[in-house]
Order: sequence, then structure tokens, then C-alpha cells
Amino acid sequence: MLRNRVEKPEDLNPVETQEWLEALDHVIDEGGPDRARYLLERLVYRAASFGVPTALQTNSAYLNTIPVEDEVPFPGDREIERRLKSLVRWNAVAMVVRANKYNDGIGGHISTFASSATLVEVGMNHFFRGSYGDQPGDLVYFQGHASPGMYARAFLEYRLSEDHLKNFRQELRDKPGLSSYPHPWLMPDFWQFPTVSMGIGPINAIYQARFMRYLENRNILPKTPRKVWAFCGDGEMDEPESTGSLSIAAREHLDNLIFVINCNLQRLDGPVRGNGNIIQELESLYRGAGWNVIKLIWGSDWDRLLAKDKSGLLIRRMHECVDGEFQNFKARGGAYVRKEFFGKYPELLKLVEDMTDDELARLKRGGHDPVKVYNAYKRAVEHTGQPTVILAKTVKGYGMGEAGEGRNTTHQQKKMNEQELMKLRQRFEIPIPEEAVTTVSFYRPPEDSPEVQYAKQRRKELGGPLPARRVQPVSLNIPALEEFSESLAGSQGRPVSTTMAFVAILKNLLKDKELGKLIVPIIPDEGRTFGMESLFRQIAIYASQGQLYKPVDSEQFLYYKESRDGQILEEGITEAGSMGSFTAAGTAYANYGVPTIPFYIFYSMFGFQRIGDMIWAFADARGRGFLMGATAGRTTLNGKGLQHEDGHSHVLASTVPNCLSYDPAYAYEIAVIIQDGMRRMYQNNEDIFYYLTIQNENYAQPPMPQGDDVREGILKGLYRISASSQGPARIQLWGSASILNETLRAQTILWDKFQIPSDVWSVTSYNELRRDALACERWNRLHPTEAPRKPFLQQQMEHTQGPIIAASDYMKVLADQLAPWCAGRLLALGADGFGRSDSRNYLRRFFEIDAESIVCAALTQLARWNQFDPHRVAQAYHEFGIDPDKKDPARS
Ligand SMILES: Cc1ncc(C[n+]2csc(CCOP(=O)(O)OP(=O)(O)O)c2C)c(N)n1
Ligand SMILES: [Mg+2]
Repeated sequence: MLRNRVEKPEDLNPVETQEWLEALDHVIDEGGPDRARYLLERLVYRAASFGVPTALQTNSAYLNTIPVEDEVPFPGDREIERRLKSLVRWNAVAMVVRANKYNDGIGGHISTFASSATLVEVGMNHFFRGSYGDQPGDLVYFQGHASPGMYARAFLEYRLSEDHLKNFRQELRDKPGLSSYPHPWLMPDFWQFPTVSMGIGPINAIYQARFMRYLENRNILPKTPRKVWAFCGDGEMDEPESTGSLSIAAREHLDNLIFVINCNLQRLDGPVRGNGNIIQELESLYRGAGWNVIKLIWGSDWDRLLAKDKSGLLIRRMHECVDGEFQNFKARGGAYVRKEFFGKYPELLKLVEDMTDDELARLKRGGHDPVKVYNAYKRAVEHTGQPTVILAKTVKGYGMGEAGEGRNTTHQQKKMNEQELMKLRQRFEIPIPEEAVTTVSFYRPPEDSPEVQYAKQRRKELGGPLPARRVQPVSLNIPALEEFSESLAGSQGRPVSTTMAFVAILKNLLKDKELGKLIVPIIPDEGRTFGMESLFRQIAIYASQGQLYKPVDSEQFLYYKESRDGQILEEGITEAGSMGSFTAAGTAYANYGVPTIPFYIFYSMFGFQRIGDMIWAFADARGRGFLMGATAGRTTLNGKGLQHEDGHSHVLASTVPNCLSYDPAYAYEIAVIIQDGMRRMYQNNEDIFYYLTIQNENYAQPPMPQGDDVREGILKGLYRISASSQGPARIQLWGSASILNETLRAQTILWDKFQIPSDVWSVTSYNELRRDALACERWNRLHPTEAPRKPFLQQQMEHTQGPIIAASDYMKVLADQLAPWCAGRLLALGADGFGRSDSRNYLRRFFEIDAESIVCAALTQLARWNQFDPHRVAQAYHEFGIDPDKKDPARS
């Protein structure tokens, strides 16, 4: 039975079958493969028109896609490249083994790069462009845990020193260290793409290739033959992110995209598809999605056997075996291969009778054969109209022999004993003395040696070293705050949501002469929800093919306009894909030297919690831009209920070190934050990014209050918007976003009903206030003899009186994080628990953050301070209709 295929029905008329097959042979001989394919397609269509269910087969035979007769000769110096590769291999192994010898448990991976060395090295010597003249070159996503291989190559090119290698995974010591995996945050001159969280590399690579086209079609970037290469593991393909966006690559004809899937048939615990065949499965998947598939299964040694086998049994045997068996063939040696693989049929045994067991063991898989790899890459690079995936069959732990080749434990092997290292040294012909094996010495020939010269020369001809991250400082003219006058002036009483206020800011930025074209609005099919539909017409939706139809609303002014140079990335319903675009756009300053400014606007609930790991990778990649969490707030997005109402994204945002998060209440606050954000990111070159929540509740937007401290307060996280006019405030009320209105109402009630004066503060960022406080605290801790620094929060609050009641649409922990600097004054109210569908007033009462609940909380605090009668508070609950024994929203 053929794996991953539909089982063939019984042949009821073999003679007739034979006639058809011969006719096909004749067509192929006379008319060639294209003619044969044409006829086959016609037959399939015809059969379909009679209702015959004939899906076109998505699998081809378990053979190389490129027949040996179509191969071109290898253009490099094979011998010297082999030597170079051996040196890279040795140093990659030595790096891991050495690190673990002297630092038990520090980790690292040997077997992954061992399986992909040829795949990487052929690329390094012949394909991966460092630059195209003054343009940045190819963008290569390396498999994260194959990093020792990339370090070893950089070492041989004299880009890294021996000290670097000795300090693999030891970044915090005196000498320079190397990060475990590709982390631009930790090695900003070296790594471009954080790939080690599986699935994120593949999806980001797809959207990178798409964004490259976007920049070209919008004439922001000149067209070059530059490619995006993505190396992925076969196990990694099980991540939904890896395969979830394949169709967009085909739909967009991304022939600038090449995936190389390292099919070593194993993942961490064991085989990827022990009972099946991962290459065939992936072939179906990619072909079905519209990709060009190149299978690279067998090395050149097999060509001879395939040519010699007239029985067809060799191909049959190749098809019969499941991956678990293929793994055995590599782990158990030549005699086993003879008995279990060839031994199944006497004809096959005969086929290899002139070969020794050693020769059988050495029969190479395609991914280890430079000629085959070269040919696959060449085809991929030359292919037009489709993205290409190369399914390269390899052996996990290749070259490690009994120490790990094909073993289930190989992924985590970090140590090798002396004997195993000796074997490796011998196999790779490493000219170090035997004693040096004990200390796991690195080996690098002199700089003027043929190997090093060759490696350097190849990279020079290809335009420069890789991986490399080269960043030119950005210096955009960011408009001054005054230019956001519309937002600063307020809405003159007109009810306007912060989402509308943001869209107005965005529209104005799009009109800016310098910045306008660099703005990249990204929306996952919620443009209308956020009131952004007018942008469809203003700047059009990007569509690489233009608009091939007359839109149904073409008669209307604001019709759905798609255009080849459209600016909006309307992604459809894919938050992960949108984040891929945000990542490509937010790192374009580094990868293309083009400082695009992405604004990704999404349902805040489907942000950090859904695609948090991609946001983490964005942070690592030093991405810049604005994440806009719209329809935010657990009680402000009314009616939507449990799955939509976000009351925690700010808590999650606080976990990302270079993400500044804000929960603004007013249009002018948003203007201040965005203006300053652009200044910091695109003028000061700070590697930070922003998360702003915006809401859909309409209310009058006030003008920005006078005073220098307002801007500072907004940016640092808190400022007073309403000081008590009835004498010294006895209560401090903090509010954010829509809940600030409840807080202001509470201020009125407190005075009108209880004659208690209070101040109201807008807290724009609990997270920033805490970071500032922590930084001061740390400095004070480390400098006990010096005058202590005072956090901004304390500077603001120290001259005020009374309890602080904080209320927000977010979990209480957001405000509680400031408790250490509030001297016991803070009481946090917030929306802990699952959301409900109801209207805002019910929701706010339920979560105890409406004005009345805030008032009662304030009174309770005063009572606790013996400044108010607790019975009067109980009475207030009664008067407000709040049942003190109502269900706890946090637990219900
Ligand atoms: C999201 C995620 N889950 C788990 C891991 C841990 N992990 C690292 S490598 C690996 C196995 C990888 O197998 P494969 O993709 O086949 O790569 P190979 O090493 O075989 O080339 C796992 C599970 C990870 N890095 N990322
Ligand atoms: Mg694998």
C-alpha cells in the first residue's frame, strides 16, 4: 500500500489498462511531459463532467522531483567545500560538547545542524545573497536550534572569535558570549529573525515575502531578485502557524519565497510520522495549497541503483516503507539495510550484491548530497509564479555514528565521550592532536588557508556575510504635537469614541508628506467595526493583482477599493497573519532600510492572548510600531460576552519588556502617546513598540488641559485631570479610558451626597508607572549611601491626602502592582473574572466599577481609616441598590 495515498482499486481489465499506459508512454516519448500533462488534465476535466470523482493526485512517486538527466553540474569546488563543511561540523559539535563539559546542563543541540549542514552550506556558498549592490540581500530564516552551525561558519569566516565559541550559551561572563538561539535582541549585529519558537519562523517568512512585494508594488523599494529563505524542521510543520498561511503565499504568487524543510524524519521525542511518510504528506499539503514542490529524497548513489533496477521493485520498496523503518535503516547499519530493505525481494538483494554493508550504510539521502541540493536550490530560485518548498530528506544526527545518528534520543544529546569525539575527529579529518580532543578544542585553519579564503570569497561574491543584521539609523521628521490640533482641541461636546479619535489621527498621518506613505495600516477584517471603512477609498487596500472586478458598492463614494499600490493590509480573519505583516513592517527599518510605521488594529481580546508568542518574537526582533487593541475593556465592549471582552491584555502586555502599554481615555492622550512614540522609535531609534487600547464608547472628548506636566504625565502614566474645587481632597480617584467617566461621576456623587471632596486622575499606564518605580527601587537598592530616587508615581501622589481608589476595565492586579509605592493607600477595583453579555451599566455594576461602586469603595476605605461611619457605608450600598451579598464576579 502506498502511504498517504488513496489505495488503488482492483484492476478489472489489465489488458485495457496496459493499452492506456502504453498510449501515455507514447505521448511522453513523442510530445514530452507538458503534452502528457495537458492530456491528463483534459481527461480529468472530462471525467469530472460525467460525475466521475477524479481528484488530481497530489502525490508524486517517492523519488526526487528533478530527474538525474536534468541536473546541472555542481559549479563549486566540491573537495574544498566538503572540507569546509567538515570543519563547520566539527566546530558546531565542539561548541555544544565543550559548553556542556564545563557547564553541566547548559544545553545546546548537535543533531539538528548535523542533519542540515549540507542544506545550509550549499546555500552559503552558492545562493544566499548578502546584498544586491546597495540593496539588502536575501532574508534567511535559519532553524533556531541549528544555531551552532551558523556560529561555526561565522568562526571559519573569521567573523567570530574562538572566545565567542567557547562562550556559547554563556552570555553573562567577562568574555563575549553567543546566544543559545537566534535572538536579535541579544546579538543585534548578527541575527535577524527569532525563529526558535517553532512555527513563528515559517509564518513570518511568508508574510515577509508578501511584504517585500508590497514595498515593491508601492514603489517604496526597488525590485531585486532577493528571496526569503526559510529553514524549518519537519516536526515544526505540525505547528498550526507553520502551515496555516500557505495559501496566501500561492495566491500572491510569491516566487520570492523558498522553504527548505529539513525532513530528518524525527522531532524531539521520536519520529515525526513513524507510521507514515512526512515527505509525501507535506507534498500533498503544499501542492494542494498551490506551491511548487521539489522533493529531494535520494542522493546520487541511488541514481545508479534506480537505473539498474528494471523490475520497478526498488521504487515499490521505497514506497512501502514507513518513516519509522527509514529511521531504522540509518540507525542500525548496512547489514540491517541489506536484510530489511533490499532483502524483502530477491531481485533487490541481487541489485546490491556487489556492494558492501558499509557502502549500503553510506547510501546518501538527498539532503546530504551537495549536487542534489544545488540543483534543487537552482530550480527553486529560477521558478516563477509560485513559492517553492524543498522537501529534503536527511538523517538526524548525520555523522554522529552510533552516538546519535537516527536515534530517538539524538535531539537532546549534548555530550559525546572521548571515543565518540575521536571518531568524529577522524571522520572530519580535523588536524588537532589527540590530547586536544579531551578539551574539545576548536579548529580553524589560518586566515590565508584555501578553505577560509574560499569561504570568504564565496560570501564576498554573494554580496556579504550572513547572518548579519545591519541597521542604518532612522531619522524621520515627526510632526510636532501641535500638528495634532484636531485631537488636542477635543470634540466640542460631540460624543466620540477613542477608536474614532485614533482613526482621525491615523488619517491625518496618512496625509503627512514624509510619513504618509510609510504608514502601514493592518486590519484583520474588522475595518468596519473600527469605523475605518473610509480608508478603503482614501488609500485603498493592497492587492497585488489590482482589482479584477467591479466592486458591488462601486456606486458609493466609500467603495471597497483594491489596488496594486494600495496601502492597507486587509488580512482577512487571521490575527497570526496580521502579526506576520506587523512584524515584517515593524522590522523593515532593519531588513530593508525602510522605516515603515505599522499600525495593527485588532480586537484587543485576540491580541496578546491569541498571538502573544509572535508579539514576544516581534519584541526580540526589535520591531517598532503600534499595536492598537480596539473594542477594548471588559465592560466597555458591551453585549459581546465572555470570549470578546478583554480585561487582561494590559496584564499580558506588561510581560513584554520593550512594549509600552497605554489605556488612554481621551483623544489628546492618544495624540500625545502616538506623537512621542513615533519620535522615540523613528527619530531616536529606540527599539520599543507600543500597545494602546482604544474603545468604542462615545463620549465628549475634552480639550487637552494646559500645563507642561500634562504631556509628561500622560507619557509617564498618570496626571490629575480634576482637582477638587471644594477644598482639600480627602480621596484620590484613579480612572482609565472609559472608566474614567465613572470615576468623574463618582467624584460628583461623593461631593453631592456625602460632601467629600476628591481629586480625579487619569491613569494612562499602570505598566509604565511600575517600570519607573522598579527602576528607582533598583537604583536605590544598589546605591544605599546615596540620596534615594523617587518614582514619578510618588512624586505625584506624595502631597495628596486620603485613600486612593483605582478603577479600570482591567483586572485589579494591573493597579495592585503599584501598591508598594502607595503606602497602604491603594484600593484597586477592576474587572476580574469572565465577561458577560449585557449593556455597559449592568456590566459595570456587576464588576463593581461603576460610579456608585467606586463611591462605596471610597467610603469603605475612609471607614477603615476611621474617617467615616461604616453603617453609613452599608446604608449607601442599600441606597444605590447594590447587594453586598451579590455574586463575586471574579469567581462566577
Ligand atoms: C513552540 C515550540 N515548541 C517546542 C519547542 C521545543 N523544541 C525545540 S526543537 C524541537 C524538535 C524539533 O523537531 P524538528 O522541527 O523536526 O527539527 P529537527 O531538530 O528535527 O530538525 C522541539 C520540540 C520549541 N522550540 N518551540
Ligand atoms: Mg526533524
